[in-house]
Amino acid sequence: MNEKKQAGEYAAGFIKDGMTIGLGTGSTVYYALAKIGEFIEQGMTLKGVATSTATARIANSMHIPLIDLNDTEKIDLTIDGADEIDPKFNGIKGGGGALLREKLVANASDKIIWVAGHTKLVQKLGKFPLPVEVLSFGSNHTGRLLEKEHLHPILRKTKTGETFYTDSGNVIYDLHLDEIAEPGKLAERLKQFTGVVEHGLFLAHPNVVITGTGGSVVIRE
Ligand code: ABF
Repeated sequence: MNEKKQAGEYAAGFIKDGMTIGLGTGSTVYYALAKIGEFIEQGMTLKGVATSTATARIANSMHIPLIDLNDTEKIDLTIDGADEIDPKFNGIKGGGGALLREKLVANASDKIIWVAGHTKLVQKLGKFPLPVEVLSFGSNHTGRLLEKEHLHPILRKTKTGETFYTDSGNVIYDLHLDEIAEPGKLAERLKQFTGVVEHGLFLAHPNVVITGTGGSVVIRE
């Protein structure tokens, strides 16, 4: 079975009737959404908070009732993907461009499960370029400041070569760092740039990481 499908469907098994669920973004989470759609068909009641317009579209197509983050005091469980996960459960997220809303939803969640194929597990973060969401206003200046700090920023483009804009209308610089020795220090440094809205270092650890590994599901808690 497809690793992503295994991981996504297994994570959906943690959902209980009546929960408010944070719905992550990405191709692995897709399988959790499909399973949640089945639960809804079978009569389960739950509400979803989407972390991107892409996820909202998929959730709507699966008749998963959606509410806005502002419409709930808390989220019982968030199921999301990740681009890299280190042994301490630090992660890099944002390859899909949804890092800001993903982090806001994660911050409001009682429990977080990341779902990933086993290739996302790394010893050191950084081979995956670190996404940094930057306010559009003055983004060229912010990009130059990131460059001056030797953070190797590349402005993210769409497949057709246009500037990529997030759901919140910001741009993304991907930092090509190769290895991030001290994620905590870098996270603090990035937040000092006025134009930086958020970065893709997720250091508030998920409770569980589920990876589909060659035919079996491996859970790390
Ligand atoms: C999302 O999951 C993003 O932060 C990250 O880029 C993506 C990983 O996607 P996939 O499951 O498609 O590899 O949360």
